[in-house]
Amino acid sequence: MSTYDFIGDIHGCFDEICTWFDKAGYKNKDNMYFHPDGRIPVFIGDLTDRGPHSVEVITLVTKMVENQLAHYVPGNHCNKLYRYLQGRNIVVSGGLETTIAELQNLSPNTYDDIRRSFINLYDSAPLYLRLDNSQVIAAHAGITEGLIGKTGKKVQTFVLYGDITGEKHEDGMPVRRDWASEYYGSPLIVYGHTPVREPRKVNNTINIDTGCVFGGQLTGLHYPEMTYTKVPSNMPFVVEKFR
Ligand SMILES: [Mn+2]
Repeated sequence: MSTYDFIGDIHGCFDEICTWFDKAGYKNKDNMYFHPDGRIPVFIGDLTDRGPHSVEVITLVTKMVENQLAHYVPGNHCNKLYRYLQGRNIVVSGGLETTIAELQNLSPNTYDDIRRSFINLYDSAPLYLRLDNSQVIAAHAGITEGLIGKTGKKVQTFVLYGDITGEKHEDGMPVRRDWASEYYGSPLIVYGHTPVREPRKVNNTINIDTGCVFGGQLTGLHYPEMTYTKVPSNMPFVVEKFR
């Protein structure tokens, strides 16, 4: 059977993801990480923005997925970067400005390579992944039991943004319903998107976004062992970003 390591919300924290792979027993070869036991990393979205090395994270993840060493599902930040790289008219905010600044420092050839490989990564990615005979599902912001097996706009909005109401908090952050507290499905849902101090296990769901880019830690979930490898962040701690 396959064994998986779920990793979310790297947000440009390249040093931390490299440390994470080292700590979890992976080996680096040709700038990719392999596990001697054949474990498969599953990146659950939001590779870029706010952190210092988004381009390096894109390069690592696209290369590993292209070489079938890892799986990937997109997050909302990935979706926005994808639209930016396609030349669509978007508002540059929410941390995308740091990724664009990195991209603007690249040579035209390197920029083209990164652009092409990221667009290909996104185009090839499923909105969510069903693994281990559908006993575990990876979705960036989660998924409800009723949406499992479906595709389309409603699924896309949910897996990228979560259960949003359309309203905003005073700080401008979208209001998100706590779908996990009402999830009674049997597949385990592994997700991220909303930073928490420690992995949050509710019903059969686990939020593993421990806010690396906000000074928390980078958490990876080992499946089926249900253990964690955690790496402390190099970023300053921003308490108000954690729920
Ligand atoms: Mn997100």
